[in-house]
Amino acid sequence: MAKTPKFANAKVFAWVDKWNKVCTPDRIVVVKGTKKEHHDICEMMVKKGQFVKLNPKTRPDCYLARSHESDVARVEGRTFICSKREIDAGPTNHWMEPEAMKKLMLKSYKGCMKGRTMYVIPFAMGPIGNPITQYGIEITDSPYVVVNMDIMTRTGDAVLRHLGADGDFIPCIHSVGAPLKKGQKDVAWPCAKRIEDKFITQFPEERQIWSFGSGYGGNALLGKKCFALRIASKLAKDEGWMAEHMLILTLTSPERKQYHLTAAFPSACGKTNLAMMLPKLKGWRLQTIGDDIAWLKPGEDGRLYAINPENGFFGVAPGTSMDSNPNALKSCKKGTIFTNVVLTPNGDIWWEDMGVDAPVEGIDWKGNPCYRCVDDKRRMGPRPGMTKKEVKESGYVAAHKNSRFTAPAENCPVLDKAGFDGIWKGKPTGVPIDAILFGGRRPSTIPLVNEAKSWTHGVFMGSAAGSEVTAAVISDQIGQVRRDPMAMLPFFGYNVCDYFQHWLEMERTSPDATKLPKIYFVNWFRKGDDGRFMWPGFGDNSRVLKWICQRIEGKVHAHVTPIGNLPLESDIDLSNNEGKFKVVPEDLREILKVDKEGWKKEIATVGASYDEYDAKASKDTEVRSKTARRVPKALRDILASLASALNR
Ligand code: OXD
Ligand code: MN
Repeated sequence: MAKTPKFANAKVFAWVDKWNKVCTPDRIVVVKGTKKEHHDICEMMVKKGQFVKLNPKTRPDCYLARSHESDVARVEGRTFICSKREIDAGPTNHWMEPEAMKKLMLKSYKGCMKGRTMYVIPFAMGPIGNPITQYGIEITDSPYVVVNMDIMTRTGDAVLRHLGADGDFIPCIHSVGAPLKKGQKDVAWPCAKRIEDKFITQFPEERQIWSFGSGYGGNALLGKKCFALRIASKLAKDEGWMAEHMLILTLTSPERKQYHLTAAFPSACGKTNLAMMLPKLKGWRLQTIGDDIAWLKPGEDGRLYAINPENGFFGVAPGTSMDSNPNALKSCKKGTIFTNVVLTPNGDIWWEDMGVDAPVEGIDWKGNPCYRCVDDKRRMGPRPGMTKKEVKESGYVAAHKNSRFTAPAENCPVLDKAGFDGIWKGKPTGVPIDAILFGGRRPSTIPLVNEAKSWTHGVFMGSAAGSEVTAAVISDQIGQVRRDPMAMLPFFGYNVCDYFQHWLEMERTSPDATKLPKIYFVNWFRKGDDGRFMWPGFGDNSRVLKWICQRIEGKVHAHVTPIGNLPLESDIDLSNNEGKFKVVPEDLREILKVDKEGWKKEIATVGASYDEYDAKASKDTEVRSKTARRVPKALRDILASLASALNR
């Protein structure tokens, strides 16, 4: 066993010492957070065959990792919220009694770091010293996690200095679950191979995170989903703020007026694209603050102020191209870690829909050779001479559908530096939010944009969100629409009904509720009967953002309909409607309509989801009241009035 290093903070020492004794690593390294340390760990991984160094001329300081086939996405089925009472985890989470879970997991952790190095990562979620920022200590035996955490969060000595002798932090423990026997050679991606041996566990009451068996981002970079969403959502509820699965962007109008927007879309539904979008509308400028998570706190003036707790982007690679998101591609130019993409012969990377020709030959995400299709330069197949159709029919992809880039935010050419640093008007308050958007991938029914009539109606809209399941999660439901309230379904740290209530409370407890952001529901993904997209998306989404800003300013009217306030077609600015993809006015007309029949079905499924949420409380013998732990009446009322308006 290694000797536990000294720490000025006794709680940090106790956390590390406890796990040193359980996991029995060969050595312990405390992460300093320097560039040299990051570089040295990456090079060590190259030597061990765990990273491929990319061409330093074209991709300086960039590396490629290939994961084990079992470890390509988040594992929702193995993710647990271990509150003392099951009802506190709610109907959407897997639950186990905390002590039972600890007992079970401790068996797995026992000796799990034998032959390995235990890294101690002090990290900050948010700019160090900002009043909204929180801190964590992640213990891990994965150097991949160390270098990814280094990009995704602010790590190292500065955090320990900030914690001082008694600062608080969220304690996190992670192991890939693959101890090494004496002399045993390591593999390229150590992990527990069987899904049932993986655990992603949050203890919301103790505010701890225990993760075992997976090296994949969302399961292993514990600052991200586990802390910044699951644990933070519980902290936020207890303390009166919000931790949300939202991008944050700054939009500047031609008149130089600034707006800050957040948007909650489910995983792999275009948050990174919207966060870095190049507006098609002339004179409008968009800057990025964050692409995945927002922490929002009410200010004394009633506005919600937001920071991005992260320090980098963990983006989905396939589909990211110079057309769809040039700023994301530019963010990956240096200092980036790629996972499960194609390696080209000249030491660069490639993925499907990257907008550039595939190499004639490459190495696919599984480490096997792959070849450019004979009839399409932008597709690759597993054998030479294949056609695009053959590849499509075989279901083969050269880069995994959930392959990722981990890129430093500072690389982003349109980063709003002050906002990213949590500064507004010279003060570390975070930025004031003008509008909150919800959205999802919805091929039918849901209009392009829909404005909530009130805060409560906006909460209803968020609670009713749904989307097609994407490859960001290991699931047999990919492509099917599932309810994903506020895009938080996999990330609630407590009971979803209490979470809805918390959203409603934000209005009730606000010092000035008139200053709360306006709420919108957007859908860039409507499809025609022939399967084509009816809205071009990407830069054309600036047309919708402009309408939202005009509504905030009270400059344009809207159609007041039972489902919400919809734009007049003439208020969607169609200037500069040029390029490969254009807005088709007939399609626009269609996607601004209320599809009455579609909505009747929609509200029936929303109602069914509410009933499912309520069922848990009804079965719980300790929940005696008829209203506690159930979908708030205010949301049920909106559902009922919508149903009666549609049936009129
Ligand atoms: C992510 C996700 O990685 O939501 O951001 O899965
Ligand atoms: Mn996400």
